[in-house]
Amino acid sequence: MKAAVVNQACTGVEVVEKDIPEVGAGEALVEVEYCGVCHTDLHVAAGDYGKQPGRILGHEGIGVVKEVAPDVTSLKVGDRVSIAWLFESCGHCEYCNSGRETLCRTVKNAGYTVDGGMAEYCLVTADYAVKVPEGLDPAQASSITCAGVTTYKATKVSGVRAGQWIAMYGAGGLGNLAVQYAAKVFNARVIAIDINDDKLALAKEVGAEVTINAANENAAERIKEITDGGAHAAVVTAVSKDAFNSAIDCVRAGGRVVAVGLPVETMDLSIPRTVLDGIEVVGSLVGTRQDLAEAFDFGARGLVVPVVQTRALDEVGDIFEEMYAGKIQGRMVLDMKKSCGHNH
Ligand code: 8ID
Ligand code: ZN
Repeated sequence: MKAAVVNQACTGVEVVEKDIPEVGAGEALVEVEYCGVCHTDLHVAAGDYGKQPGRILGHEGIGVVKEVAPDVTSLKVGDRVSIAWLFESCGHCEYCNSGRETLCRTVKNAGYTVDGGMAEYCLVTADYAVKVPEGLDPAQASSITCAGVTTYKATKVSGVRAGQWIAMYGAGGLGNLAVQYAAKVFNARVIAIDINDDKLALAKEVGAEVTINAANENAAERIKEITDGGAHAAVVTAVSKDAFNSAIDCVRAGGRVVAVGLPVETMDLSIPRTVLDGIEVVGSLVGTRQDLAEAFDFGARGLVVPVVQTRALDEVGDIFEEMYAGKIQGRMVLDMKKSCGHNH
């Protein structure tokens, strides 16, 4: 089978031929239909969080179950399921037992610590593969498998309530879905901040009330004016410390900043600002299986509509370049059945 893997030098991605994996206890074999390209794949391929040469990338996978191990009861052949960053957790630790399974200390992550969905076939731990509801387009479902669930969960974590202001820093693959979940599901008033006008135009189309280009103006100052003192919450998916610092400045007293983007940098956090204004800063990592089921459901009911374009697996290197250059609107999704029509 063809698969997109981290190259041996850990400087990027390459497409190679691999054997179809064999099903072990508790596992299912999935024939992958679609897999979205997340900015996290760029971080993994670059070795930002540790080198993983040869690892099959991808944690926005969607496919159909072809085979299940004899002990599997949660899936059957023919089910359409996710291949998500939360590939498996231990199921019995303090985190797994308190609704925080993504923080399990022995968690496995698809496309990072175990092989992921950018291949024609992929194994899943059956109990951790979430079923895709009827009526949800599988290419759109792929984008919800990471970008959607992550921003749905981050908006939950932000504590924003209907009618309150939320600042969404970053309007890329995650950001445009963050805008949609916040506006359409949480009924919050959304301000989208990016440094690229095309992405801001998309954010406006999908539900942002206000958009701000942080390359041209001081986003935090403008937000404080618009919101009469600051946003109630902010979610940062931008891959830049500037955005994190601005998010801290843009919230009102008692406001909460949810960190989602993963630039390998340090943010500045003023101690007086944090203490005197009672600011909260919290990280949020993808979502639980239950969060993903909920995020899918909003997609299936049409409240949230992922903006996706499909491409061939062979184009994955080009997509990485386009993502680094900020040229992608919404999400690029690899279609395993598509051929790119030229030789590489
Ligand atoms: O669970 C998690 N926490 C999680 C899940 C999935 C992804 C975290 N992530 C991380 C990724 O690893 C990555 O670091 O979230 C980040 C965003 O992923 P993405 O949305 O897939 O990336 P993108 O499509 O490239 O979008 C990034 C956006 O940030 C904007 C860019 O213009 C782009 O639209 N941006 C940048 I770069 N600098 C900015 C700035 N200073 C900025 N927007 C505002 N201000
Ligand atoms: Zn991701």
